[in-house]
Amino acid sequence: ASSDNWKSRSIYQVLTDRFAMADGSSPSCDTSQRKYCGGTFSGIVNKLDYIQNMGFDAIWISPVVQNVEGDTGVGEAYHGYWTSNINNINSHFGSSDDLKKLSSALHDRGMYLMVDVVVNHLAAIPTNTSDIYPEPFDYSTLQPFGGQSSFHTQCFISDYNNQTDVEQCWLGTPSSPLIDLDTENSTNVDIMNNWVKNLVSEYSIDGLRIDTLKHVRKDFWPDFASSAGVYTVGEVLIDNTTYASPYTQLISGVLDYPTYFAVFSAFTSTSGNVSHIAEIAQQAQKQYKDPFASGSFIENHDQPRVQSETSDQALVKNAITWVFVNDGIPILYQGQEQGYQGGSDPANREALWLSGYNTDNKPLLTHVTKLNAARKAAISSNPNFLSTQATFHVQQSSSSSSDTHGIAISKPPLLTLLTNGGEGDSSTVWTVPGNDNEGGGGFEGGQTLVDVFTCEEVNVKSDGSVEVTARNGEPMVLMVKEIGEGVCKGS
Ligand code: ABC
Ligand code: CA
Repeated sequence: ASSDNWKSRSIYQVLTDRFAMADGSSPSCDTSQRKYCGGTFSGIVNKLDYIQNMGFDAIWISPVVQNVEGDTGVGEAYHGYWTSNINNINSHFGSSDDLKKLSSALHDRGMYLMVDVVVNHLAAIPTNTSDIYPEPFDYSTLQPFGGQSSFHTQCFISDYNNQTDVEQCWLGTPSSPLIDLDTENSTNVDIMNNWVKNLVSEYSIDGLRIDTLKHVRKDFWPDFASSAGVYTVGEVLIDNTTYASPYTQLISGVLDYPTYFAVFSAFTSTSGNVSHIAEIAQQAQKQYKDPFASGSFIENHDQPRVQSETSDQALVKNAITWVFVNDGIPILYQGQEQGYQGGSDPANREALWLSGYNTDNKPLLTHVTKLNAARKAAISSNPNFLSTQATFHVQQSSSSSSDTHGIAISKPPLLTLLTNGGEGDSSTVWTVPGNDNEGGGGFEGGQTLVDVFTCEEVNVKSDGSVEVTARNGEPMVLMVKEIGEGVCKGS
């Protein structure tokens, strides 16, 4: 599927080993052990209702190829990022047929499959971890490559400001090195381009999440992406758009890490800076080749969860809301809807079966379901929604405090009101100008709006402007009543 096909979608990120057991069982899974817990492709098939009922119409799964076996200095390869052979499927996750069944089960439901792929490195367990020389690896285990000469000479990345280091030195550590593929070598380039082409066609994959994009030279990527022939979104782990934006010229888009950092810090404390969100998001709009093709997220398997930083449920809801109301394609990481609280890797990789896939009394799950519904309603009621850039209004501080908590995001027909005032914030006032002004909400005087979460009504003033006072720090997403009522009532 193309970029345009993906723009209207909403993605649920699955960590294959941690999502569902094939037999529906619920074994213990201690994240700190960094070991396989047993999730599989067929486990995912059995739980697609859970994902689809929240309104997601695509999943992103862990890398699918064969990984190193056994325990490294940092555990087993349960996450799938430690390739040993690109031509086999990781048998811990199931067979090649099981993966095909997952793909067709998704397609039968009109859902898309996104697979995570790694080009930058392969992995092997060193035979000697105390002293890395002489050669501690059996390079012949790295398939289908031609031994040591197919890889960059060992050096661990030490200077992230030196792009050659970033591209040609190694990630990982001496006890668990990520052996860096020589992506300047034309034989390797051909192998990878052919591999991805076959992978996509064999498993009918609709899109790819490309790992470690910034660790491979830029001019490797356009041919790789065109060999894949589907939507490609790349991971460029960085906090600024200036570094990230050149990568948006090479493949469909990037995971929007710069905006993630701004939103995460704004909504994980009541002293976060909401105006920074507007600054970074506007830079992304200017600098990314196609901002609507980037991936928007507030959690993933590499970063501490929102609830590891704050237990304030109003902040948590505001943070999640962002993902669905800005320009990018929304991505929700498994477990956020269940209120998971894990900190940094590996604590953020909790097994989802431990939640029982419960959908009752799960306020965040309900919240996400309404957000997906609101986004779909916006897409079907405004043909230009997916190409209209969001505009931002950072609210002036209220009289009672010198802090600025409120930000309004207008992306007609959605008007989103966020605050980081936290639970109990009933003083933030959002004022959004009428249509004649830059960033107006797009409403007509006299219209009635409803909040898609609560069905609460708001009247548009005669000049088209909107003024609303926060209720306990909760976010609001306003739509005209005719459209929004169906969303808030869940019909
Ligand atoms: C394992 C353990 C960890 C342990 C680590 C040393 O080893 O589990 O507990 O801390 C996979 C596994 C991981 C595993 C790693 C290493 O392999 O999932 O569990 O960690 O063996 C991708 C994937 C990720 C995956 C890999 C490797 C790559 O999403 O899941 O990890 O295939 C770098 C890469 C990035 C990579 C990330 C893990 O490492 O660029 O592609 N993610 C700075 C750098 C970043 C760097 C980051 C972390 O540090 O700029 O390039 O990411 O090392 C911001 C700055 C950023 C800064 C961050 C930390 O702060 O703007 O620049 O990032 O403010
Ligand atoms: Ca590299």
